[in-house]
Parts: sequence; structure tokens; C-alpha cells
Amino acid sequence: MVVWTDFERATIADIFSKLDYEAVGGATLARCLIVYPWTQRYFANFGNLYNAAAIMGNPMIAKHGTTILHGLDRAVKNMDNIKSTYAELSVLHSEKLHVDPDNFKLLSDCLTIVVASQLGKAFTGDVQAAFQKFLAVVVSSLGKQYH
Ligand code: HNI
Repeated sequence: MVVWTDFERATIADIFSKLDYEAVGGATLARCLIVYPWTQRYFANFGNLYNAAAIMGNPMIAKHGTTILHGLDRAVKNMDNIKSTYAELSVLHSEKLHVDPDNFKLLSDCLTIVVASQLGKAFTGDVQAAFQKFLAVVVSSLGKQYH
């Protein structure tokens, strides 16, 4: 059972309320595919991933990045039940999509970088700690149904 402080709850809610899901989701997924190119294998049917410019300009990547952010939104709204909230999504990524669960961590690190660059000075050490704790719970929950 994960315990959240009032500061952590307020910080996570505040960050997500400020994010433009489309811009941040697209930038996050694109960054992940560019800096960890082996993650591209899951998106073979997403059209042109030929180079960084193609990935950043790919509308399917932008759309799927938005989907992922909306997926994260479910955790924000269910901070006390993230594991059960993601039970089905974990099965989907494991049994149907066969996504290596290590990739959840890679994507979450890319999200941290994109969010840090958006928040600028507001992304203090305490805010970063709260954000990364939240993402660590997300990553562990998405990996929960793998066996
Ligand atoms: Ni992920 C589909 C959420 C990480 C590869 N993913 C989804 C969907 C959601 C989602 C929501 C849509 C499900 C549905 O159709 O019912 N994914 C998340 C979240 C994270 C995540 C919250 C982590 C933070 N997914 C990843 C990672 C990869 C990934 C790291 C691969 C590197 N996901 C996929 C693929 C699909 C997918 C592939 C199917 C895409 C499609 O439309 O074909």
C-alpha cells in the first residue's frame, strides 16, 4: 500500500492539471522512440519512423502519446488504487502487445524530462521527487500482471 503525503497529492494533481496532454504526450513518446530506438519495434504499423524529424512529425505517434497521457490520468484520479486501476492495461501490454515492462521505466523517464522542461523553475527537487514516486508506482503497476 502506497502512502501519499498531502504535498505529493497536491503536486501530482497540479502538474497534470497544467499539462497539455497532446503536446506533452507526443513529445514524450517521440523522445522515447528517438533515444531508445529499440522501443520502435512496437510501433511498426505507425508509418514513418525513419529519423528523429519523422518521429516528431508523425501524427500517429502524437495521437498515441495523447492516449498514454490519458492513461496516466486514470492513475492521477485513483492515487489510492493505481494497481487495480491498471490491472487490465497491464494484461493488455503483457499478453496482447508483448511490451517488455522495462520500457515503462524508459517512457516515464522521458516524461519526467519533458515535464521538467515545461515547468522550468517550478520543477523543484521536492516536486521532482513526488513526480518520480508517482511514476514509479505507475511503472510497477503496469508491470504487475507480467509473469
Ligand atoms: Ni501503452 C496501447 C497506456 C507505456 C506500447 N497504452 C496503450 C493504450 C493505453 C496505454 C491507454 C490504449 C489501450 C487500449 O486500446 O485499450 N502505455 C500506457 C501507459 C504507459 C504505456 C499509461 C506508461 C506510462 N505502451 C507503453 C510503452 C510501450 C507501449 C512503454 C512500448 C514501448 N501501448 C503500446 C502499444 C499500444 C499501447 C504498441 C497499442 C497501440 C495501437 O494503437 O496499436
